[in-house]
Amino acid sequence: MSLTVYGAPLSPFVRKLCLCLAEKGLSYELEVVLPFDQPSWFLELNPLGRIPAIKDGDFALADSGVICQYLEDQYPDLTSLLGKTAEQSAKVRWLEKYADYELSPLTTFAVFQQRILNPSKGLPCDENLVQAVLNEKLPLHFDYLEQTLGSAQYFVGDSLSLADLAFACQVVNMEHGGECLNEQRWPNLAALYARIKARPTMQALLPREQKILAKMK
Ligand SMILES: N[C@@H](CCC(=O)N[C@@H](CS)C(=O)NCC(=O)O)C(=O)O
Repeated sequence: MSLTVYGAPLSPFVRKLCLCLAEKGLSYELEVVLPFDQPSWFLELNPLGRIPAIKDGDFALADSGVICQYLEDQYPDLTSLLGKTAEQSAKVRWLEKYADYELSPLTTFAVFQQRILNPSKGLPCDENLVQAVLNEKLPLHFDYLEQTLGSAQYFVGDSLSLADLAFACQVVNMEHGGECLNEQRWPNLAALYARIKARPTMQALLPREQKILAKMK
């Protein structure tokens, strides 16, 4: 079955999906669709116009979380990224949702958007907003996640899950926006991020992202 991902490499949701596919050993083609400038045919894949979407053969689906869940169900013999028990699976979903819906407005749609996307479109960067996000909003979330992770290697159980990938994908966008996780304040989270970033699946994606970023700057 041929699998196509529609989206853009710098989107954290597209990145999460590509990592999920790679960790499962599923091959795919990326067809670039830019957010906010989607072709009209893309609305048939996602009427909301958001990336990513996929086609797996004739089957079309949108939303990174929904697609990753579909991949678990459709390819149950491949590496699972959703934990081993009902409780673990619920915790993975919670943390994936936490990263996608609580971190993304700050790491991606504030830091990355203001520092990278806006200037690339000739729009100003609202540095006051970035500073408020970095100093007042993100620390509360990182404190919670640091405490949740504790000294474990992964957020849930003893293996990689979508919780780790979703978190790391948001931090990548923050880093693209020029900000690192403070390893003095959040040592466990910073170590987790370094481990996920070092994985071959992430290393395979980042050079292309760096090239795009360099062009945007
Ligand atoms: N919950 C969605 C979020 C997708 C999303 O917000 N994608 C952004 C790009 S990072 C987008 O396409 N924005 C365009 C728009 O909202 O029109 C998912 O996980 O796929």
